[in-house]
Amino acid sequence: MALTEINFDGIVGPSHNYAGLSLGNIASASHKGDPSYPRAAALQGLEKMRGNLARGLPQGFLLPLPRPNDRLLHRLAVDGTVDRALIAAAWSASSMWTANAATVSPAPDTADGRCHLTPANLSTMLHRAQEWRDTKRQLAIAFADEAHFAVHDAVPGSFGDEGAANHMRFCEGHGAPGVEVFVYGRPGGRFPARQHEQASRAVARLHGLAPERTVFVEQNPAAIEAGAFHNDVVAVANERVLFCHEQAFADRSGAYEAIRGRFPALEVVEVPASAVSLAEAIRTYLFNAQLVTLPTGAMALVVPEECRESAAVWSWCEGMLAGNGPIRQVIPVDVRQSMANGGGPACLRLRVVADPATVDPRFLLDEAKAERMERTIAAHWPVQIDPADLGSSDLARQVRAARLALLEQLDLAQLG
Ligand code: SUG
Repeated sequence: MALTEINFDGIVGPSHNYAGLSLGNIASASHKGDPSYPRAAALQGLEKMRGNLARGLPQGFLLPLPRPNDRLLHRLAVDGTVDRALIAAAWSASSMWTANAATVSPAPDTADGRCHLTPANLSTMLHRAQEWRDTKRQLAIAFADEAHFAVHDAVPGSFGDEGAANHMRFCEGHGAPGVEVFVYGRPGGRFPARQHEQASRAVARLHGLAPERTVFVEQNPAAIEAGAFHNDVVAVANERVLFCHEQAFADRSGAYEAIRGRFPALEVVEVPASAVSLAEAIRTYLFNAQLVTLPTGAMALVVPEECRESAAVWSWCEGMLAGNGPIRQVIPVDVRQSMANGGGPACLRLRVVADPATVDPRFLLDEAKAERMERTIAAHWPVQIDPADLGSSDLARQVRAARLALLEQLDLAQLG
């Protein structure tokens, strides 16, 4: 078994729009009402995937979910009098952020030696809570091989679960046993704490994780207040490295010590607030980066372009590269359409450690498939959506037809 890390990026759906639906997500609130560019958004995402493929990293993808969601509109009894936000929820392309699709525990960490996936219930936000059943349907096809994978139902919605965005894994190499760290928020602040401790604990039990290799850590309430609605806005992990902001966790040294107690090889690369304020980290999404191990063994950090444009962030990155730390390369990518809704490079991908031969090949990317996808997106995705267009039956037809064209292209019409 050649276990390797595969990044499954969410293809940006044809109804991508800015509706300001996520309380506590500053980018989403500040772009509310702006026109969106779904075609450009999907092509930006595809370029990011191609970049990682060219770097020699295995790449997969998940498809957009069916939108507009007529079932949700029906259940909400939507008519001409309702708040526009209810209509927008049923049109949301938010499943693009696959870091919230599920929590994944690779085979070496689990009691039964299979890779376990639990779709996130995303119950805090209406537009996201509609995702999980369709997401599960897709995961059940992509990871249908029950000798290697177990795909669960979401945990009950009373406990908010936002998936891999609040989960980190430390290991000597991706195929080796890991220590899994779950980060939860304490409710009661100005913004919702979207990851509940009980949800994290339930997922850990469902996955059969050994308590001595599992850690639960509280996110810093000040980070949630500042707009870090998921832990992956202020921290990211890869192998033995934790890259995080000084103010990421409620008890900074307690969190590091708890992880180190289970995983002594931990290396913390911490950015002090004096170099990059929490606000600047959240604005640029420095930590919403893909921290990847290249085939050479060196680590690279794939960051949003916004990081290069920030004097504070870029000078910190240059200083880090000049030093002798474990992160040897910083690679900016343009995912601005996603960023404007609060989704950086890390939000757009779900990491699954598996042998690619055990995954349904229809969900794996190569350059030839990327070219075919590009042509389909360029031919069918709407160029622009103005929030006032949501609800239009013409646009609904175009959005549905665009998605179906891609599903057919990928031999996945069964998801239609
Ligand atoms: O859930 N934005 C998403 C962004 C998710 C980012 N994911 C991670 N950090 N892993 C969210 O808040 C905005 C949709 C809108 O306002 O139209 C939105 O859902």
